[in-house]
Amino acid sequence: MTIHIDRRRLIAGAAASLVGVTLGGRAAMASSWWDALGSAEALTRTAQRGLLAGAKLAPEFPESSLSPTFRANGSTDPREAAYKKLVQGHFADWRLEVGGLVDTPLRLSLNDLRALPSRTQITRHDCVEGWSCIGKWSGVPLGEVLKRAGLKSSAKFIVFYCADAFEQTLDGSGQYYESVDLVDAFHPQTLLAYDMNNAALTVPHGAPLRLRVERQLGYKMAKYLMKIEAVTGFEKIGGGNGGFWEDRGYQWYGGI
Ligand SMILES: Nc1nc2c(c(=O)[nH]1)N[C@H]1C(S)=C(S)[C@@H](COP(=O)(O)O)O[C@H]1N2
Ligand SMILES: [Mo]
Repeated sequence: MTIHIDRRRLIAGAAASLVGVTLGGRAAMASSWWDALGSAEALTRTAQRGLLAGAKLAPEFPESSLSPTFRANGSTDPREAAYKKLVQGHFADWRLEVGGLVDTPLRLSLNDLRALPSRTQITRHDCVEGWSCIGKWSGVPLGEVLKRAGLKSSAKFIVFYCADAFEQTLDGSGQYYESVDLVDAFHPQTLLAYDMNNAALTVPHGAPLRLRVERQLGYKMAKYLMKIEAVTGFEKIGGGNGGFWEDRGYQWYGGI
């Protein structure tokens, strides 16, 4: 047991210093030493991969580079009744569900999200269709939310479920969704964005919350977020390829 505790402390410390997070009371709340050890190891692995391979930041730009208009693409006005109702209520009833392989499932309002640590970045959005726009995004780093939910060691991917069906199909396969691995999930520029160009995100751009994964192509940046889920794999979700466009032939890792 002593060995486990020491190792846990060591790993937790390493993870905290590498990614600049504090595990806080998280380890003490874990259901078993093994859970604590596992989660810390997952975080360490993520942090180390981040440092060694994936920590590169996407380029950021000055205000003067902002595109005068930022094109909207894909779904720009979801017709789903549930979503329309949320728009009418100015998203007061909207909640982001955080679940799956986490210790503490969360239901977060926009105010909850705005109360968490935030980051602002000006980045270039590259759509696979061949256009780019530079925009300013503010939001909570996804890692901050995952840290609070506490990922179980079996979690390998984060799946994002959206309010819109881009193509309405009888079997429901047209529902937009996406996924990233833990390296991208904990990358400092991966945001759950609620503001664009200094104003609350508008409906065309994914209100009230969208994902920014700045080192990947536009289709990864899921708009109209409703739920995020930590999973071991995405074989049984949607068409099994990790995203709406991936199910239609696009690469899961849409690197740029
Ligand atoms: N929910 C949802 N997210 C989505 C899409 C969509 O149709 N539905 N389209 C994707 C594509 S292909 C791109 S290029 C960007 C467009 O974001 P924008 O409308 O802010 O330009 O959103 C991505 N996220
Ligand atoms: Mo796109």
